[in-house]
Amino acid sequence: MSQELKEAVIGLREQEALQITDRLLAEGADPLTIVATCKEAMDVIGQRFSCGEAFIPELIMAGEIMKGITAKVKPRLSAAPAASVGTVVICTVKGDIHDIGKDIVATMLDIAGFSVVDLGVDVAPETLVEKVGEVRPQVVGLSSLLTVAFDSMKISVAELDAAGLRDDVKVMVGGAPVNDDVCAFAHADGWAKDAVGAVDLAKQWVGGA
Ligand code: B1M
Repeated sequence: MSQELKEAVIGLREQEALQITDRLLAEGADPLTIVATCKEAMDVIGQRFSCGEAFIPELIMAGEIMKGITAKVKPRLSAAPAASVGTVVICTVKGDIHDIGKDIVATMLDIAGFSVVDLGVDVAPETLVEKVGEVRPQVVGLSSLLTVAFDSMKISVAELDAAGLRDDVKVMVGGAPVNDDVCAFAHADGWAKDAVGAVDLAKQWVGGA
């Protein structure tokens, strides 16, 4: 059944993908497995784009399908606990407008009990600094899917430092190409491969794991 969903997304058959999602949810499928299946499909589309077999319209369509599926899946995730376990300011960094993965991470943090302040996409370091100074979160989350935006991650962390805020927050980075090297390059405190990993790390940092 997951394979059917994956193929519908890869084939950019929006209505079919949404119908399969409805059916899987009605049958009690794990919402996070649905997200993981779609991510696999997005990786295939990304690879096709890299080798010239797909183009911008296909990326846009894939993004729309993924957003539609995410909207269906979100209400099936568990409800947030009443008391906040901590605050996270999250964004996609300057130069990058990919928001599907960042939105999933923000939703999962919310469900885990964090107060999440989502600054959106293409967020300038000065905007981040201003908001962190105002909100005073325990965790700052920086998402990027573009290798060219790694500099933005690094500058964002440096600007937090210059503003005297760096010692008060843990900085988490994430996004498909992020790894140990990117984390070290950006001078972040840690990184997560997916939304579940992001929640685990944030909980660890606020002492809730
Ligand atoms: Co673009 N794109 N895209 N794209 N796009 C990629 C990222 C790319 C890898 C495709 C490829 O070539 N193989 C490539 C980047 C290559 C690189 O940098 N090395 C690329 C490119 C080149 C571009 C443009 C430059 C294309 C162009 O214009 N020539 C352009 C850039 C625009 C910009 O940002 N300035 C562009 C545009 C777009 C669209 C707007 C059309 C669309 C995005 C729509 C949207 O986000 N609203 C799009 C899409 C859809 C993709 C792919 C196909 C799918 C991304 C996605 O949504 N994945 C992508 C290929 C790929 O990722 N393999 C690609 C599903 C999502 C659930 O996964 O975002 O990885 P992901 O999130 C995961 C984890 O990474 C993690 O948890 C999430 C949930 O599991 N995670 C975090 C994410 N953030 C986290 C933060 C954390 C922790 C974990 O802590 C804070």
